[in-house]
Amino acid sequence: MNAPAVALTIAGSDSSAGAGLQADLKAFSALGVYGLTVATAIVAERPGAVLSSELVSPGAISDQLRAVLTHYPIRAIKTGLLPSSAAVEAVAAALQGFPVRVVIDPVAVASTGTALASAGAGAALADFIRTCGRLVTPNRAEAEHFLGMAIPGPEEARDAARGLQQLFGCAVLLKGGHFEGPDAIDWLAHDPRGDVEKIRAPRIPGLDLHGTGCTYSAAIAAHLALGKELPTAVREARRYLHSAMQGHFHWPGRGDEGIKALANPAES
Ligand code: PXL
Repeated sequence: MNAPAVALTIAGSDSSAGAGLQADLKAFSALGVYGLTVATAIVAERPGAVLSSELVSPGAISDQLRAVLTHYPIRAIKTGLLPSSAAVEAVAAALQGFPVRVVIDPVAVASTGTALASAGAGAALADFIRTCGRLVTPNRAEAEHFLGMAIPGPEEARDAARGLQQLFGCAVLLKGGHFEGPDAIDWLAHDPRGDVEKIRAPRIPGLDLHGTGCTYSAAIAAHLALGKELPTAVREARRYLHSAMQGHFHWPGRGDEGIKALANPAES
């Protein structure tokens, strides 16, 4: 049997498995790629609520990287939640000299609005993007943060993608899911002289999801591991994300009420 293509995710663990390294591993598997994981934080959450987040120590992050980096033929790497500047620096140090540049999802907050990364992590992340980035995949708020200005609509996002490309010196995918409009419009700036490419997908109404950004960047890394060129990898990943969102099941959970019912079975 031929060896499968291998991709690595460096990300947080999400107990609800909709985001984080669980989402990444699902996308890798669905696309036929063998996934490796380095955990950076343990996030206790379910849809709509983050209960707590415990950081994995920088030493444990370094050890996980040391364990896998040279043992497998890793063809693509993505990062998700890097919760502290020390975590970013541990990852940057381990990847120094490693011949694979990284798809960086600059996760700062969960979909609930809960901060997952410290303020200091953002500054360290900008350096990491400059030195190790192949592609950075900000959403609207993350792009506005890096540029220090508002992006009023999807058309202005085109220039913002180009601006970020100049700022970071790597390709930029500015995702349009958080703008208004019937379609979600992403902009891919990957060629300093060429056009910024428009990637359009119909919005799926009524969805309240987390982890779409994780799934998207993981699918891009999977397609890169399979040997696709960057623009093709992004387009195919966007298609995969759309089908994954269409197949999404809403769990009618009971949140804290369910927990109380477990403690008091007579009330359930
Ligand atoms: O979707 C952003 C995200 C990334 N990583 C982890 C998360 C979340 C959102 O909840 O929990 C671990």
